[in-house]
Amino acid sequence: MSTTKSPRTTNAHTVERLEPDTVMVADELRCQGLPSVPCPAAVLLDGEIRRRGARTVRGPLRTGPWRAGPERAALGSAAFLRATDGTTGPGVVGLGAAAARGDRGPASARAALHAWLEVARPREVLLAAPRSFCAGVDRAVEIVERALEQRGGPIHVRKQIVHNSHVVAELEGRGAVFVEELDAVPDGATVVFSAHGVSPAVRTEAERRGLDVIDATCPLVGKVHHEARRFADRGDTIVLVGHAGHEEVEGTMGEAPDRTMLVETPEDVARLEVADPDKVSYLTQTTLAADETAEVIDALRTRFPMLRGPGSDDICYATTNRQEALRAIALDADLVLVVGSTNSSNSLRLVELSERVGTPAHLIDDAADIRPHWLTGVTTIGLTAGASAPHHLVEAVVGALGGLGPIGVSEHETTRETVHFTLPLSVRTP
Ligand code: 0CN
Ligand code: SF4
Repeated sequence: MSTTKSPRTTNAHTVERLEPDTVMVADELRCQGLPSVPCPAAVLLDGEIRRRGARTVRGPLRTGPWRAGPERAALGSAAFLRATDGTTGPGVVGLGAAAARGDRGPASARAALHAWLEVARPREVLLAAPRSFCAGVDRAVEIVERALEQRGGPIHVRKQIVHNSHVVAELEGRGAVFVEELDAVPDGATVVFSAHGVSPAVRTEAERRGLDVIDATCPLVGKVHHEARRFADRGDTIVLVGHAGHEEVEGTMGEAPDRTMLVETPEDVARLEVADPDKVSYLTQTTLAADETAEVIDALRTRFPMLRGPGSDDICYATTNRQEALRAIALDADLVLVVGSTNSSNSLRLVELSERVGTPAHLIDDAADIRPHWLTGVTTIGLTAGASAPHHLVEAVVGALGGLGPIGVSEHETTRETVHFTLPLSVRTP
């Protein structure tokens, strides 16, 4: 790949109408007498211009005759990337921005365009599989969708249904109302409990208020709650391995708050004080790093030789599979991108896993979060997504990277998932 040439941008009509400090980012470049040129990397340019302080709008950009030389970023600029040595590349792709006069618009557009052109080159993308939605997330999202269809909006949801900003925004657009606590739900209204589960206190409160509850708690989180009740009933101290403040942890601890202690690290285990060291059981959050959790459990077993645990691992199949799939590609990648939101525990664990094996990694909500300097010197990108990140966001990242030069995409599947959870009865019939 390729040369870049810079044509003059003459979309003056549109540019004149832009507000100061607003930049038009080209979805496609239209050149008189020539087929229009797509701009798949528009989302990347858009994100970088916004980070540099300008507002953006998107649309087609008309360009004048070709000319070599520096972009005219004061009024507008465009560049063509020619894919000449790749077989899977899109041929010719463009990058373009046009800015009205103002303080920040032209400077941001020019700097962002240059930053992306610097890192435009052919690349390989290694896709981890499995990635993205798990059965519990599929079920939780479908529950909200069906409740909206059945009952019409607004449908209240306690907490984020899953920890993903795109999923939440999409459901909000369809009439879901996300609230932090039940006091924001009108008496008698329908409320959905999120995939991460709730404590018995929340269930009791919903009942007292006469709320119509639809429970989207993942059955695998439900399994941990069941174990917590069982261990508490036999009089054990329960040590829960998990992250303080996470909703799933709050829900699980709520099953036996007086006899549950939270630990995150082996050091926490050393500080534990329990009533009877022979009556200790452990549980874990479902979305932890498998290797780190094993270390904490080893420390527990050393300290409490009579330690008992769950019949089967609490870290769920989806968390384990996504970690194993990433482990299979991370070493071959120069950089790993994990699609997921910042409050998603399982997505964060994927970033940490990659860093632990020595490959730098970044969590991105979507393609617009990718920074140009991350790609400096990077020829192979490992790509995955947490269990709450929709598949289409991963596809959009692949599409955007293809706007920086030809890319070869290969998927590396470590296992095939067939898990499916049935919906609650109340939303099963259309
Ligand atoms: O990202 P999520 O919504 O949740 P955490 O990874 O933060 O627990 O993914 C779905 C997992 C569940 C429960
Ligand atoms: Fe359930 Fe695991 Fe998915 Fe969480 S990540 S919703 S526990 S399957």
